[in-house]
Amino acid sequence: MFNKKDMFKVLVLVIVFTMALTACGTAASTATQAPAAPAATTAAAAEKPFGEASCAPNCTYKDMVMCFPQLGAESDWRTADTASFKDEAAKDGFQLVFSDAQQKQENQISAVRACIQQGVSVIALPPVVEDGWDAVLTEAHNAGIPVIVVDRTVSADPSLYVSHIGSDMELEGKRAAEEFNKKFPDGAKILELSGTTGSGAAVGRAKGFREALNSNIEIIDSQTGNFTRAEALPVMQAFLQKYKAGTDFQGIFIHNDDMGIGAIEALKAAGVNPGDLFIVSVDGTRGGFQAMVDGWFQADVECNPLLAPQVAEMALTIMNGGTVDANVLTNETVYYPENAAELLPTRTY
Ligand code: GZL
Repeated sequence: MFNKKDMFKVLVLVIVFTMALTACGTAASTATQAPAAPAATTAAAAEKPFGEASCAPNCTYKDMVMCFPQLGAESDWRTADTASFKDEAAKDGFQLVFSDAQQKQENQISAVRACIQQGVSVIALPPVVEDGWDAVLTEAHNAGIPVIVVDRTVSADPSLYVSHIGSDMELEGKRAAEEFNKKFPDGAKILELSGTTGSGAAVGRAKGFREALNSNIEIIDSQTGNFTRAEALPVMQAFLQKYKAGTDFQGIFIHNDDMGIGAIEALKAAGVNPGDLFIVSVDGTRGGFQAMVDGWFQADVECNPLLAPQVAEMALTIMNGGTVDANVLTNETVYYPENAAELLPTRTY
C-alpha cells in the first residue's frame, strides 16, 4: 500500500514529468514553430529603395550625416573641392564626417569603414585611384549605406554604389588633343606630365588625349607628377636634361594646373620663355588662369571641383527613397589666354 510519503513522491514525479513535456514542447515550438517574419514586413523590406532612411519621405538635411573621406590636399582643385563640401554642409545644415587621406587609398578605406561603423546616412567617396574598392563598397552596401562616387571613377561593379558624379575625363583629354591638332597641323613632338598613376582622372585624360591626337603628333615621353607642384618640378627638370625645348619637343600636355606651375619653375630656370612651348593644362584654377595671362599656357581645359551642391541634393533624394541618375557628368569648357585676364578676377577657385 502507498503511504502518504509515497503518494507525494508520485505526485512530484507527475508534476515534473508534465513540466518537462511542456518545456520541450516550448523549445520544440521555438525551434520548429519559430514565428515567421510577418509577410508584410518582409515584403515592405524588399520593396524599400536602397538607402532610404527611416525619416523618409520627410528627411531634411538636418537628418543627414554625410561621410566625405577626401583623398588629399594635393592641389588647388582639391582644396576647392573640399571647401565646396564644407561650405555646403554649413549652408544646408547636414553633418559632414570629413577626413583627409593624404593621397593614400588605405587611409580612405579606413575612413569609409569608420563611417560604416558610425552608421552614416550616405558616403560621398572621391576615390584616389580606380581599383581596390570592391571589398569596402560591398561592406557599405551590406550595411545598407548608399555610396555616391564623387569626381574620379572606380572600376568596381556599379551595383555597389548608387551613382557617380564628376567630369568626363576622357573628354577633357580629347579637348586638350584638339588644341594640339589645331596648333600643329604638320605634326610635332610633345611631352606629357600625367596625374596620379591609376587615378580615373589620369587614366581618362591620357586615354582621351591619345585617341584624339593626330597621328603626326608624337608623345616622346610621359611621366607622372602625381598632380602636385612639388613632384612635377623634378620631372620637368629631368625632361629638360634629356630633351631640348623647342628642338626635341614643341609642346607639353599637363594633366593639372598645379603640375603646370611646378613645370614652369623648371622651364624658367632652364631659360625657356613664355610662348616658346605650346602648353595645354587642365582644371582652370586661378593659377592656371594666371599662367595663361603670363603666356605659359595656351589653353586650360576646365575641370569643375564645385560638386557638393549636386551631391548633397542627390544624397537627400536617396534618403527620401527617390532615385538618382547612375552617372552625372559636369558640363565643362576650355579657357584661352585671350580672355584669361578678364575672367581671372571672377574665378572662385
Ligand atoms: C579631377 C581631379 C584631379 C584634378 C587635380 O577631377 O580628380 O585631382 O584635375 C586634382 O587637380 O588633384
